[in-house]
Amino acid sequence: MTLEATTNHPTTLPSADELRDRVRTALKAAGSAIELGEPGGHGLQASTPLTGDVLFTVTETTVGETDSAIADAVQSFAAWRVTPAPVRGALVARLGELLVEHKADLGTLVTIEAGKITSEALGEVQEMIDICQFAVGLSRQLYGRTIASERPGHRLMETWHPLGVVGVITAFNFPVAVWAWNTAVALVCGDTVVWKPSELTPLTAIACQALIERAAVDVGAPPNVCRLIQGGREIGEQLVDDPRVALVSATGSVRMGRQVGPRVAQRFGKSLLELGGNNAAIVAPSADLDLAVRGIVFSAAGTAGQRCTTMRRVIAHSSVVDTLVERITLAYRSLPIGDPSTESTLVGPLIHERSYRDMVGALETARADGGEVVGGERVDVGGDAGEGAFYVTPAVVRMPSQTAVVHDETFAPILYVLTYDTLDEAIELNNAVPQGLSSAIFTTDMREAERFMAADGSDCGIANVNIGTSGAEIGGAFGGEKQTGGGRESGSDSWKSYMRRATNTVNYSSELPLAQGVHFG
Ligand code: UN1
Repeated sequence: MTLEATTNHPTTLPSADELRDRVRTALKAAGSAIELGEPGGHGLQASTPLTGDVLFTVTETTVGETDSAIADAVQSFAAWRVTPAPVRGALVARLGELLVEHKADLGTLVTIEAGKITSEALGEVQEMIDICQFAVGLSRQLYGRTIASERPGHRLMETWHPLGVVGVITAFNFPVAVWAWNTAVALVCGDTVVWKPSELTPLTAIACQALIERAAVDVGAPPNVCRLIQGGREIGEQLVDDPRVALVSATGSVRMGRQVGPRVAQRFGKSLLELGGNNAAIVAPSADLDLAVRGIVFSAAGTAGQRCTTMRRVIAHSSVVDTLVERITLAYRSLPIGDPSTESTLVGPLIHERSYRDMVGALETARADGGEVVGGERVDVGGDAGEGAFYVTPAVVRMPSQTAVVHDETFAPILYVLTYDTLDEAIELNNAVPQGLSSAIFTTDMREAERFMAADGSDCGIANVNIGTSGAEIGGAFGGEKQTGGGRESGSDSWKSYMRRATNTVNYSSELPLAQGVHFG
């Protein structure tokens, strides 16, 4: 069965030259003076998934320059860590203002490099603005506790201090927001930042760097509090292995995390990992199906299935599964697929050919496992879309059971549907995968909702009720368990990962009583 919906697919795409113009305009507005090379030059090939074209060549950071960037960040840390936190907040406040001013420019770059539809690209920039506001407030709330001492005339307390240089490694799919989550919080915590973005999104990184540098000039902050290094694995490993980097905050695949975690641990550095997800929604018999279908379609097909929070599994009660699948399939048919910079489009391209191949491979395996696949075909959106552009219809796959392929995170819009009869069974299926990022239940039964969020419920870092698995707000801590890596970024008390804690005991008496009643001499 196919999802024939060609009328929904806009037939023209912008030309590579038009996209180059848009990039130049956005970067210029952001204040970047960086020279971009012609495609095919020596360096990173900045391409666009919209058409598959290489747009520019971006100069790569050398090993020596990476070393200097870390040294600069170490040097500026010395002054930054003793700058009062609310004064540090002023830098982040200025960054937030510049982001408001350049929201559309940054959104354009996110669309061109990551392929996000305009509304989601702007949403990502809004997430940056939100975290800046959060971090500014946080700059006056880096609280330590005072603890009751067992000794008279003593005070016991905790103080929080800046950690040092934070190495930030980000993925293509949230090319700007994840940098902002880390950077806004790290900066108010008194850390300095060296950022290695994905090789797939060097242009958005250039724009962010230009904005933070402008903000630093505007408020008189040290110019090197944030440094950008651009390149591949080699400089990423250099950042990970450098003992001057106190914390490595890495977002990406489980495979990447398997490399980063042990390497940082080897040198007793700290790491914060936000890795893959395999997020499910349970749809209970009492679910409001209108709500469930909307939540599922946004989380499963939105961003062309390329969020770490993308819904990859639906675990539906046997009494609702047929209706649900029918309604999701129907909704999928009406999703406009094509140029993500066109207002009406809801599903843009996959990032590259490998993603498409992975999707095809996963669907083949699912079929061999007895899955019934609807959708998942490549769409010709016409225009200038070359061989290198990969647009697909999102796929719904009814599976007889949760086979190995369902346990994998395929970074593409594939939604596996599983069936359950008891809530215990549904929770077991939810938790049976190796990843533990996000999860949801659609139910109007409060007992089921509470059970899902309880200790014997979902084992994920995010457990939602009556909303999808994606689109978390910045105010909460973001991250998950098991192979997702255990790190928490963004809101709540995630800031504690970016600081070091000291326990202070102060004796203001003239005696020297020892703890635990010990007498010595
Ligand atoms: C990611 O995909 O790495 O919850 C981050 C969400 C977004 C963040 C996703 N706020 O979907």
